[in-house]
Amino acid sequence: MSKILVIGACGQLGSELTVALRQRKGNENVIASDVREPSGELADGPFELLNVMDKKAMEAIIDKHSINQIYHLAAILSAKGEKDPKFAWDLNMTSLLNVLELARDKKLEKIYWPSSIAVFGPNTPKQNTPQHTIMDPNTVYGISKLAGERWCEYFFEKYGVDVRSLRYPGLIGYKAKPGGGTTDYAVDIFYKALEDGKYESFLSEHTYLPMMYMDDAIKATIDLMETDKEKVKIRSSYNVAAISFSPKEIASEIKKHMPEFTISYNPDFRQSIADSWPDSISDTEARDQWGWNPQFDLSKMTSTILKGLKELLD
Ligand code: AKB
Repeated sequence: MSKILVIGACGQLGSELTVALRQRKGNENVIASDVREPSGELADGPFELLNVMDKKAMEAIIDKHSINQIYHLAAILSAKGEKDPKFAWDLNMTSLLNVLELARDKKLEKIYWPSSIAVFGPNTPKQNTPQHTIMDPNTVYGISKLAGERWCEYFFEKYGVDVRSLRYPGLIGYKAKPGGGTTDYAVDIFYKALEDGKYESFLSEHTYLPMMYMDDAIKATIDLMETDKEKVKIRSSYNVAAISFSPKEIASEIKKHMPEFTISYNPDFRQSIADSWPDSISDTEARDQWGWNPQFDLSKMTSTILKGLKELLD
């Protein structure tokens, strides 16, 4: 049985992915790690405190638990990255290079590292953005993800490191809140709908962005990691798509369940980040090469989140 280390396990994706991996592989085979202490379900399995910048500490954890797979999820996201670009660059790049070098030197079996739609920029085609196209990101987060993709492909080509990656759209779940992203509004809106009955969006009403429900993100990640090595043809990062919608459209969907819900718009600095990203993504390669197929549309996602979050908040 492979021994997995999840880095950034307390984050929005990490907390759900760690639980999903433990259900499949057994608690004892999935070591969670983060700079913060775990809470909730995460605390039910093995955990290590880890600062991703500390390569020696990372190596010690790999040795201690005989780790052979790493899911490296820790990163500074788009909006937070703009507040301290140098720190975002240092953290996102140093942590990835630490993981890739250790994977090479210790001959680890597989690595997962997420990229993002933030690798695209203002000159990228906006509709059905293809896998291979103009990439001119203008956030430090997007620049670090694009550089990271190049490093992943480099480590695969030069050293045979089996690293796999997805360009996630905005991830929408209700069990853990995201921190510091531009797509976070699509999570906040559900909390505010249930708590206050109204929401002020920091993006304008017709801002379309590619999004994905958390269960689909977890399915995509596990499907890619379980695909035979030969089928993984793209070693930078795969486009994956599920849903595209605007704040106005998600608000209308919430109103179907809560007619009294209202939304207002007060765009801030995150609007220009959103404007530089695609409206929708083409994921032909992921569908053809390893069978990607999302399960949640806007309506199914909205009813699932409202039901689940209501139970959580009650
Ligand atoms: C962000 O908004 O920064 C992230 C992302 C799209 O990668 N959710």
